[in-house]
Formats: sequence, structure tokens, C-alpha cells
Amino acid sequence: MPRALITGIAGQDGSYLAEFLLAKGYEVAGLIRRGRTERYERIAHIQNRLQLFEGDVLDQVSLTGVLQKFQPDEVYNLASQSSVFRSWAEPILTGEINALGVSRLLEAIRSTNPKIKFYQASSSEMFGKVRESPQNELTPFYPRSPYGVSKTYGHFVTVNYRESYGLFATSGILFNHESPRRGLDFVTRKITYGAASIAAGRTQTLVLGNLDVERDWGFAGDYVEAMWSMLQQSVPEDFVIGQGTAHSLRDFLRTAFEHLGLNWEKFVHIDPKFMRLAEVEHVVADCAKAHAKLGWKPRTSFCDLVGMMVDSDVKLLKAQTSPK
Ligand code: GDR
Repeated sequence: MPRALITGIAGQDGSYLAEFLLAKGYEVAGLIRRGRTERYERIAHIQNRLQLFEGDVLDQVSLTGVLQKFQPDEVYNLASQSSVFRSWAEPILTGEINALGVSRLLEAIRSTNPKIKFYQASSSEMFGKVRESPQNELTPFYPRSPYGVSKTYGHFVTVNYRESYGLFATSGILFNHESPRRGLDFVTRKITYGAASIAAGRTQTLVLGNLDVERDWGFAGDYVEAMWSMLQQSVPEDFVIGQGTAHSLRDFLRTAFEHLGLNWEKFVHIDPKFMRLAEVEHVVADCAKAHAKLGWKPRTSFCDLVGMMVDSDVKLLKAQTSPK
């Protein structure tokens, strides 16, 4: 049985990846932070099939300890301070987790078992103020936030350990990927939950920031397959993963509200407090390399993704109101 360790297993991507690897017959372990009081809702349904180890990408010793105990064949580094918005308020912590955290993990792998295959969760936020469109593996980076800068370090240190030490280390440059498991602070889930709340008569408004942005949104469940596939190649390489189609935030709003028979323009208000100090206006993936080498293609369309998220939030709100 192959063995995989996932950092960030309790997050959106970690939970989908864990499900995917279990279905493939892997023994799956996850790193969870010490003293965390939150419940692991996203992995509750599979928790009895997982091994959970306490540890932290902030703590070098804990990483070496987990690698020695579990002896994984593959490590997926999905642990992250994943909020771009919050990264201006927490720039140092963001760098410690997203940048130095990658160095700590790579060092732990190098010193414990350099044969371990390593996946680093990199981000389209590294393209930031884009130098060309669409963006591929050779497009120069221009990050626009402490988050984007930290992910750029994580990407390059992964490349560097591959080139310096011959590690099987890969970086997946993933564009925005969403799902019903997305946190409520990210704009897609904020919209689908907001629209469902309005349709249920719970609220009258949805307050957002900058509507003049475009993203390449896909379904997280599709993207974890690409992560795994990158580690099954004969040589380690970096890949851009996305849908290859940009949609405006207004498109997302229209699709979500129309799914419920509503006109978004009647409900959405703008508050500058949700605007960013520097914005990524437009990103769109060129996934030709992933299509050609991994044979990977997303299965879920933009419309199906939005519909899935709205339906899930409608159901969630109903469950919250119906008597137990
Ligand atoms: P992003 O995702 O920054 O692209 O990073 P997010 O959903 O937070 O923002 C997308 C765009 O929407 C605009 N926006 C708002 N965003 C939020 N969160 N809340 C609002 O009210 C709002 N109004 C407008 C933003 O300005 C932005 O342009 C995500 C994260 O998952 C990262 O971890 C990941 O690396 C990238 O996607 C790829």
C-alpha cells in the first residue's frame, strides 16, 4: 500500500485529496496542528480511515518526527495561510507558514528520506499583475500580496531542492478552485451562501469589495487528481492547473443568483473595507502542458460548479432551520 502524508488535510483541498487517495488504495496520514479546538468537519466522514499526527509546518522537529513515524512515499504540502486578504494583516505569519514552512518540510524530507515524492501547492497568485495572458509554466511572476510573495518563495525553493539535491519535488500552480467545502471568507462561497440566505429570507443584502476582477474558477475535487498525477510522472516537473477560461465576478454573481431565480443587482452592496491594497485583476490558465503530459482535464464546468455550491448552501440552510 503506498503511503501519503497530507499537510493541511482538514482544509478544502486536503479533504478531497484524502478521499481520492483512499479510493486509490493509499494509506493516508494528515498533519494537524496541536491544541486546535475546531472540529474537522471536512474529514469527519473519513476520519476513522486516516492517521492524524500532531505537528506544524512552523516546527521543524515535528515534521522530521512525523516523517520518521509514518514513513510516507508521497508528501502533499497543502498547509497554508490561504487568505490573500488576510495576508496584509498577517504578513510575517503568512511568510512563516507559506514560505519557510516549505523549506522546513523539504529539509525534513532531505534529512529523513530523500526518495519521498513532494508536491507543493503553488498558486496563480504568483502571476499577480500578469506579464502575459494566458499564464503558463514559463510566465514570469509578479505577486501582488504578501500571500503571493510567500507562495513564490515556496515555488522556487521547491524547484531549488529538485535542482540542488535531486529530490522528486514538484510545484502545482493551481488557479482558483472552489467547492461546497470552501471557507465562507472566499468570494465564491460568500456569494453562494449569501444568495441562498437571501432566497431563504434570512438576509436582504450581500456586501462585497471589488467586482472588477476576473478569475479562472474550477472545482477543487477535479484539481486534486492533477496533484496526484504530477507525482506519478517519471520526472518531477511543474504544472499550471486551471480551467482555461476566465469569468468576471459579475458572471459568478449572475450565475449564482439566477440559479435561485434572483437578480443579483438588487441585493449586492459594495463596501471598500473588502477591497485589497493591491489587486490581481485578471488571471487565466494555459493548461496545455497538463493536458499533454498528465492527460488531465477538468470535468466540472463553471456553471455546474456554481450550481453545485448554491444547491449545497440551500440544503445547509434548510438543515439549520429544520427541527432536529
Ligand atoms: P483569491 O480568492 O484572492 O483569488 O485567492 P478570493 O475568493 O478571496 O478573492 C477573489 C477575488 O474576489 C474579489 N472580492 C472579494 N474577495 C473576498 N474574499 N471577499 C469579498 O467580499 C470580495 N469582493 C470582491 C477579491 O478582491 C479577489 O479579486 C484564492 C485563494 O484560495 C488562494 O489561497 C489561492 O492561492 C488562489 O485563490 C488561487
